[in-house]
Amino acid sequence: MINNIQTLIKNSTIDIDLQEIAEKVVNNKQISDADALIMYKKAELGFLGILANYVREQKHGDKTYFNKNFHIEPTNICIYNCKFCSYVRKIGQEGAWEFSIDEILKTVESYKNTGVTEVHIVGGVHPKRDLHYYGEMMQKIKEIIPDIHIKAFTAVELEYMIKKAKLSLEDGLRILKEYGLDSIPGGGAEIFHPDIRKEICDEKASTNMWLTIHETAHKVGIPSNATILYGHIEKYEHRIHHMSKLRDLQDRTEGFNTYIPLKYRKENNTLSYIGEVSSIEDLRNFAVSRIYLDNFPHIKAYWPSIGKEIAQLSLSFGVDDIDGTIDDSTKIYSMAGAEDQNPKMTTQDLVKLIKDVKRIPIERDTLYNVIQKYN
Ligand code: V47
Ligand code: SF4
Repeated sequence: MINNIQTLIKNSTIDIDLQEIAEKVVNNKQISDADALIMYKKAELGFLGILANYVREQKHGDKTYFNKNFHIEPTNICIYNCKFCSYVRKIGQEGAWEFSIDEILKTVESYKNTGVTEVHIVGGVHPKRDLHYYGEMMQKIKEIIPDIHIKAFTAVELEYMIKKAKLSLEDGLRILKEYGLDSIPGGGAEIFHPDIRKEICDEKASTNMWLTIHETAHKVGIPSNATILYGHIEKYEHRIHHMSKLRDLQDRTEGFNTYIPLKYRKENNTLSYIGEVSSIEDLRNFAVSRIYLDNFPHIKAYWPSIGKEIAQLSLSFGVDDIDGTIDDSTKIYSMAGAEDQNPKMTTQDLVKLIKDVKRIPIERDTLYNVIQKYN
């Protein structure tokens, strides 16, 4: 691998700017926004793959992480109207759902003694639900499976419920932690640049609010993830602006575990006319993300959003985590036209998928503690 990297640096067939970027990476120097733009605009897939894989292997060798998880989506009723969302419904509208706590607990019961370690809970911002409702839900979930890690509520949901409870962000997050919240997923970030955020999701939590919620969460001991929604009307500059905000925050708190690039999927939403970017672009984007976000421990390819094969390929483009078993418990991507209409993988499926590309599968918990290594 080092040989490959060295050939990127002193190779007259490679653009001089790209050679300099490769040299920075090999010398553990952070790359600049301008460097990221050069890579997005000029670098070939092969170049990006070698460089991103170098970073990945420096951090994790061949290890590739997954977990045993399932989702709860309590409701798709939402007060907002994000243009990319295929899932949102209004009260009484066809296709709307809202599960009662009892229904949710019944689902949780069905996972008792199955080895799941995480439940990922996100949904719409329902006008009639509040922080204490969701707090009690988490308490009751832990009465059923005490050891389960609850990764729940995007910053968008958190802003609404904490404001409604008339609490400061810090107090609201501390109370949710007491109720059982263990970490925060990366959703709701979309695109931080105001020009694009205004166009695709004007109403919900602002960029500053998203970042402040995650910063406050880190301060009170709640780790989190970060996403980007890419491949719609944004330009490369906007993706870089987004990552720069995250890199700066991570420098201050070290509270992010994983960066998850989410590819915009086009079915059944207002932005459908734009279409989707190619799988090559997905791989290029994973690679630039891995190279740029040097202070993020992990880069995740969320397989239900891009499909199993691209997730597999992404493991050579900087990705070291492919999320989990899911067990057909999320509708966000099936409703937006993803290949897997019933996303579900067994542990054996995940292990095989990772082994087939000659990486080492590691079952982890949400915080990346190793549960089992599959040699
Ligand atoms: O914020 C909604 C995205 C996100 C579409 O933290 C869409 O481990 C593409 O954040 N096309 C929610 N994306 C999901 C999410 C997530 C997923 C997996 C793991 C983690 C984690 C977090 O889904 C939303 C939005 O960016 N989304 N609609 C769409 N049509
Ligand atoms: Fe609501 Fe989330 Fe859909 Fe936006 S993306 S409309 S906040 S459910």
